Amino acid sequence: MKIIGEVGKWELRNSRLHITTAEGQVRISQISSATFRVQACSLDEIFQESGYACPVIPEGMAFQFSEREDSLVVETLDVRLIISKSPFRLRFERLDGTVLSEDDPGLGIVWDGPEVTNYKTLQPGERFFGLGEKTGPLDRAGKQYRNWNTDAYAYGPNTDPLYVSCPFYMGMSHENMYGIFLNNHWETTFNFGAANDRFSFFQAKGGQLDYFFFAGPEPADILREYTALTGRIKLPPMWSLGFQQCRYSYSPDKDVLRVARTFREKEIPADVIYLDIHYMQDYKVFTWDKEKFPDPESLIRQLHELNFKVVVILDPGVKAEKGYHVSDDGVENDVFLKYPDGQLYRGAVWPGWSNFPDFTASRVRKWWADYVGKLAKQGISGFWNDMNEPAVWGHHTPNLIGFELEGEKGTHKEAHNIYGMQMALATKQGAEDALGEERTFILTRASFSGGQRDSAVWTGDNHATNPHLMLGARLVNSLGISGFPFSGNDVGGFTGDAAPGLYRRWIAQAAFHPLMRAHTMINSRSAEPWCFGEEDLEVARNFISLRYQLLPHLYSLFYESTKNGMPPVRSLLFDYHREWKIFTEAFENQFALGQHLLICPVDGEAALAKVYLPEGRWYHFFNDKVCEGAQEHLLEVPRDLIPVFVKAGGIIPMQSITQHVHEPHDKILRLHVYHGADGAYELYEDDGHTRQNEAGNYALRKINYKDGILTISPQEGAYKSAFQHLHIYLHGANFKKAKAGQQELKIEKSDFRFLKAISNFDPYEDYPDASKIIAELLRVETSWYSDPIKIQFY
Ligand code: MIG
Repeated sequence: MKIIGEVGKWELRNSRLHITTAEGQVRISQISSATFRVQACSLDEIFQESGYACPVIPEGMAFQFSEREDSLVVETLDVRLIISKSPFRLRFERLDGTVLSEDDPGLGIVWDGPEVTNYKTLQPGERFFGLGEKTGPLDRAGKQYRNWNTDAYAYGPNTDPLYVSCPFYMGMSHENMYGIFLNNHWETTFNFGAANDRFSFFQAKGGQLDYFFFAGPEPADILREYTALTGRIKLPPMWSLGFQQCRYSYSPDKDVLRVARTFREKEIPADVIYLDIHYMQDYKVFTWDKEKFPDPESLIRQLHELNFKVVVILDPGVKAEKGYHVSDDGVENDVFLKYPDGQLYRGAVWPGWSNFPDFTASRVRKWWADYVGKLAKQGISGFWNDMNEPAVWGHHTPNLIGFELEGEKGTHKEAHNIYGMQMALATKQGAEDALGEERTFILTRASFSGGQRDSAVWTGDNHATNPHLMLGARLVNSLGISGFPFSGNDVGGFTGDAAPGLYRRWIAQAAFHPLMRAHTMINSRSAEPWCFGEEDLEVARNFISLRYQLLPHLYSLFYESTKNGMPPVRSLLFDYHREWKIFTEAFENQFALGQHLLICPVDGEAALAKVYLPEGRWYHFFNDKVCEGAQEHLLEVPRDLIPVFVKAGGIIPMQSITQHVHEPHDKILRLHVYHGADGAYELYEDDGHTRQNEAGNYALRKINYKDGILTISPQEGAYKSAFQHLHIYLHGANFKKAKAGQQELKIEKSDFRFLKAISNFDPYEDYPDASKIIAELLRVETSWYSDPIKIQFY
């Protein structure tokens, strides 16, 4: 074991500080005004670059640098890095001296064989968040986690690891936020003061210590910088934001059609239907079952006529079988993983003994992509990558298997965590090449930091239980904190049968999640909205319809994510980390869809809910009842609802209900504006399915609200909006009149409702204040196209 030791030589070269210590060498660069990169390796190594998470790492910028007797100091406009010389230790602090993060004075950076660890002093009350798809609480203090992508079938609320690895976390030290990303895809461990009262640490089993330190100051700043490095999503097709229905498995073909037709008959909006492993012949990838799916083109055509998109599952294992064209072709093209002695590796999965493509080689990704392209040409719109941890029966992929790693060559130990992400990349490339202008949608189970560029993730094989409903909310929150904006859980729970009440609450919660997909295990109860009785069906129709009304909002949030990495679903950490209550068990599952719409998950059978409203003034979303923030509220929750609030200053664009995302709406954009604080919003629109948005074919409008004055900027971009009318619903204000320029606007009282009453339950009438509040709604009409719009209420 070696501790890094004292600083010997140092020099500033090409905007990088090179330091040699007794036992190691360090390179430090500043890559933006609040971001540093620290690399360390032992004396006999040379520095390596790992490009999977971060395809392009910016060069360092010029330093503000000074030498003191006992330290070297780098200072930016808002953060200071002190490098003490004896021994070498780093301390990141704010300019007022508040510590953000500092190396443990006795340990610092330590090598133990191929393993490297950086120990940081645990600050009093320090909190930790993120690490992507991890179980456990929002604040991860006192816990330790391992990053090793794992097929965690039927995982529990504390199982670790799961399917996705994301060695990025945010910390809060002395009320100040910072972020650390360990750019290392080997197996890593993060300790946040678990079983010790001295340090937190991050540790890699191989590779080098290469981490980025983000000084924020706000979580959104940290995430913006982190996603500037690791990448952001491109706009997904609008249909992938619609309701998605899955089952393990719909088969034969007429079953698929029956399900799709039932959605249309029952008027439950939906856009996507999935084919799980039984569409294939004997689970052989890139085949169709000849008996059950004899004419895939015709099936796909009929589904398209019903306005459904089709997503198929793709597993990486290719059955090792002479005469099976994909297997023969793979062997001939040398695409499969091998042992070091040259023998092909075989692992057992669904089709039996199988070979596995080496997705860490671009030529293999191309090979795979060509097959994906053929499915896309048959009419498949999206692809679902499963079992790509990679998973094999028995879970032990041998460590000595060789991988190309883009020419660097290495073994399974190094390649494991990025295998799923590279499979998703290959799949995306195949779909995109074949689909041309059309956008595709890739859903993956395993991924790694940076994987957000290519695919959405779902949180694997959950259970039909209340704790999983809550964990599901936390997982999506944590993925969002960690740069994965597009995720969701199997609605209804994958394993087990949902107890009465659970499905409806799950549907309600998922209606506000980026990915809304119902799915269920083979031989279990189906997860279609009509399988849980008449009331659950109505609740499902209500909340799925609400999701379709919210599409302009959801889509605008996805647009924002392409710009700055902010996830559509935001843990309260983003805006309220100074309010300690958000970290408590009772409230840690709450989340916001955008900045202002607050969703409070509740258990299946709960009739009462305790919620925490952060500072500010809040409106009950369903009846406009005003609730004060910075306090807890105990609410009655009818079985047909979950509590949803909007903050004063919130602006939420909505549209009429449609049965699928490309069914024309009524051309009225409904802008819900919540009076009581200043509001700002960016409304984004485009055709929702091509890449012409990247050539300027989009419409972006900035909307502001302040004290009765609503302004809408001239449109940026060339897209002709699908909306021709604008209705403004001003909630919580008493104005009687409104003008746009000199033009008097028509004002009506509105009884606008987001949900329909179910059986004897009416979300609007069960609250005594409801009618009063609805009477305060104002509604105006104006035309939408022209120049800037300024509306004054008075
Ligand atoms: O061994 O394809 O997580 O969603 O339905 C199970 C069958 C393999 C695991 C996935 C699940 C999927 C199932 N798959």
